[in-house]
Amino acid sequence: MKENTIRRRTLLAGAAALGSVALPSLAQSKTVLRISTPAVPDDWHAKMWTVFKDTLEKSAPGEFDVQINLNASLFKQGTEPAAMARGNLELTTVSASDIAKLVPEFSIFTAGYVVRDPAQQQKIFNGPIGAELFKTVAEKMDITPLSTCYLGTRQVNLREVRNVKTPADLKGVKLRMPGSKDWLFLGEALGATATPLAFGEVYLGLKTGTIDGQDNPLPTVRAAKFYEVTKQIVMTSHLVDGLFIAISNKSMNALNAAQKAKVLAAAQAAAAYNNENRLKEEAQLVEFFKKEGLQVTVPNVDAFHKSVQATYMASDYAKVWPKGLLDRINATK
Ligand code: KDO
Repeated sequence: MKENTIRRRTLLAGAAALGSVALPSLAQSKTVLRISTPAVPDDWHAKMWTVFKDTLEKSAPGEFDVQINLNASLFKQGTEPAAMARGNLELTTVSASDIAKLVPEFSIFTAGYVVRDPAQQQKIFNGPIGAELFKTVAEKMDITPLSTCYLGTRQVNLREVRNVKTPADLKGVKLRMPGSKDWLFLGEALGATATPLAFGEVYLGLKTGTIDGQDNPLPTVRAAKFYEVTKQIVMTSHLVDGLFIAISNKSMNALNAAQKAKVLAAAQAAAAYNNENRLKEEAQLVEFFKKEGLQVTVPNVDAFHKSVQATYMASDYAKVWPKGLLDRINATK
């Protein structure tokens, strides 16, 4: 064999060997997208992340490594935006309350009886109000909201049956709320004694009686099995709640234009999946809870509405709401 043939063969063998080690390093160059949420696996805003992952895998095969962490297993509820700012997390769902900590005007969406229904919610956040507020969110929180998920309409869920018609009837009830001041204010506005507790501790709190009740939308009462440890749902419908799929600006800016569009489309597909399924399920759950032996009662919603609204309007919250924002929300049809 001629010397240059030998050298060629050696080179080829070397290249083949390099090729075989090059594969795993290629796999490592995938863009990692870590997701953290307190959602339980059976809730729609947990399942929607699989839709996000699958959509992205189809539109950008092999480009992303989407890692879904449910049950607050990666970051505690409410600490996700800080983790994103530190570069330890790429995506999550932020609540209005999470946002209001840094963008005070956003607290308008933590207030009871402001958003009328899920359709209006989508119009608000997919229209000019959403565009303006999300711009401020991106600037102040260094995250980009990508789509709006309907979490459901929050109802009061009690351990023991109680005759609840007006906020006065919730006096003394230890109502668990998520642990931030905006949530606690809402609980107090409902007439209860608001008690902070992380979502993951609510089931046990209801079971053992350290709390008398909690508020969440019906699909979450089902998915987190709160109905197993409570006896009543009071249909106060006090908050048409939303969550925003958001990505850290650092990770968004690291993507090329095509990838940005694909991540946005995947987040929109995930929210659409959540919204469709949650709405469908929410409409059927009263019957389910009744079959499970719970009392589902309808209070004087008008009395709750008036009292909660008056409490907010007289509070410091209303002072930071930009002039005219409430009117613009009300005018969104
Ligand atoms: C809750 O803790 O009650 C809450 O519904 C608040 C929401 O903002 C959101 O964090 C949600 O929990 C979790 O995603 C769990 O469903």
